[in-house]
Amino acid sequence: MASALSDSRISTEHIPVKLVIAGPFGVGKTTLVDALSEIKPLNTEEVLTQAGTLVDDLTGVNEKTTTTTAIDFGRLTMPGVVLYLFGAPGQTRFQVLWNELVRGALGVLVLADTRRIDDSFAVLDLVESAGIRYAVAVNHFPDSPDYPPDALRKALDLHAHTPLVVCDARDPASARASLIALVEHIRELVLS
Ligand SMILES: Nc1nc2c(ncn2[C@@H]2O[C@H](COP(=O)(O)OP(=O)(O)OP(=O)(O)O)[C@@H](O)[C@H]2O)c(=O)[nH]1
Ligand SMILES: [Mg+2]
Repeated sequence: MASALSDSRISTEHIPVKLVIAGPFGVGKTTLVDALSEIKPLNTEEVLTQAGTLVDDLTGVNEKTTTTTAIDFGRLTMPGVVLYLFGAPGQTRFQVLWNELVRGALGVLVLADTRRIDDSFAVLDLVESAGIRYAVAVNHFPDSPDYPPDALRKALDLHAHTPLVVCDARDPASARASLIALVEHIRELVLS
């Protein structure tokens, strides 16, 4: 297994960039980090228990058996940059970790689920109050309603310049396209 810190794929010419993958419970954050990472991802999954169904709503993700209890960590090298990906836990009870998680991050990819749009607001509020750049990627599930982009943007109350893409978090190419939307957005803001 290649180490995250010493790898021949990374040279001093690669700028290290920390990105956070956030979003509500069960939206596909761990799945996206796993799909993207070129190293064996670090996961902190714990089994969901019967007692947890009282607080963790499994609507739409009833095949889900585990949940992230601290972070996911993965790495992706792109031309000129090495992206360190930190997946956040989804439940609001883990918000205590948020400030540490976003420290030094250049941006956040917020995953959303059109079956549970309201669940995204807590995370979007956190990201906006942290004043951090972000893009939104809708993780599409087979029974996800399809909304026109303008309606989705309105429902999520996004600024006109915030990137909004649809992805399949399981598919590396699709997950990568979401991350590129975020990185391009950051680049434009930094250069403007
Ligand atoms: N059909 C479909 N299933 C998905 C997709 N992405 C994730 N899943 C499944 O949905 C469930 C949720 O995925 P996770 O990656 O654990 O979600 P998470 O956001 O990390 O969840 P927490 O860390 O518990 O908040 C898992 O059972 C995945 O296999 C997708 O794009 N399509
Ligand atoms: Mg997770």
